[in-house]
Amino acid sequence: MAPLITHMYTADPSAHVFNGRVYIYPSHDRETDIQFNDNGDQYDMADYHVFSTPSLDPQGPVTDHGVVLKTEDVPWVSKQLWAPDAACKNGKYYLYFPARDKQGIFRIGVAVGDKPEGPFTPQPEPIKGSYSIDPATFVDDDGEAYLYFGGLWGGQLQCYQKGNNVFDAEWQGPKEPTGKGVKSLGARVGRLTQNMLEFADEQGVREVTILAPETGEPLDADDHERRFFEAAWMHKRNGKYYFSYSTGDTHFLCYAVGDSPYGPFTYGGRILEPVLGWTTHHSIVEFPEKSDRWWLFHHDCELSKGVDHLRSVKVKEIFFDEEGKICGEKQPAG
Ligand code: FUB
Repeated sequence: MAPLITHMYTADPSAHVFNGRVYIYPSHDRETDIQFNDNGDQYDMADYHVFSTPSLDPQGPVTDHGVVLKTEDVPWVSKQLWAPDAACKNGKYYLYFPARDKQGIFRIGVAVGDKPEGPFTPQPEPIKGSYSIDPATFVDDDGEAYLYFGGLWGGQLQCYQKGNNVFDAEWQGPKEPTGKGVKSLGARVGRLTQNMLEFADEQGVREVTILAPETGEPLDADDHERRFFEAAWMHKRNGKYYFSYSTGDTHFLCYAVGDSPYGPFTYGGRILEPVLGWTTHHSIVEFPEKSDRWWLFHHDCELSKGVDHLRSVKVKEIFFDEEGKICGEKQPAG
């Protein structure tokens, strides 16, 4: 499968259908002299482009709408514009993005525009109560919008074990909980206010729990082949909520299914085996709308011949079996 975009490096593709076109909101990878480490310092991105295409089957021309936001535009940002996402509500478009603030702490910001391709004007401060990385939005059928986020190691999620907004610097770096009986850390989810700029619930954001199907208990922290690491995504099919994510150091894309956007979700299996490169990150979108054809956007490092922080976005169709399990191949009818 060929990369969708070849004139620059792109990663972490968040795809949405707006006005009948597929819009892709990726990270914009760039060359750097920064030493590689497990904290992800080499992922030193400084702006975002938006892309769109009128068709996926066959692949239509991909339009690069140019730079829609850059580090210098956002007063609170110091560096590292990591994986973004976008949402549409009440005729406005919202670009959600993580970055390090001036103290080096990852926060999530939001920028507002009138068109899916921007331009976007950032809010002057990060979203109150936001932390860590990899925001993913989901607007439910009733119009309520949710923001999922979080990432371990360099993404700092493990620094919040004492509570939302309590940053424990001791846990900074490529660390996470481990040990017999220790439960895995979950992504976070918060309902958004009607104006999409703040978290709505007074108790703050909640932890997303993934249950092991064999026990009904939350996954163990040492279950690295199934536990959440980063790259949260939500899609809904036939009334079921599919929470998908990357397992980080074991390099799988996995999913879990639940009956509410808050979860809990029961682990369902893998969507993608490891690709060339350390990270794996994705989105899942139905296109055309209400067609029950589903597409997995993801990235790998084939174009850069394996340089971990120079990635390229790809897309492939995925399928569901009769029980709603995600599978790589189309299931025979009947
Ligand atoms: O692109 C930087 C980081 O790499 C993302 O935030 C992670 O999900 C991983 O893909």
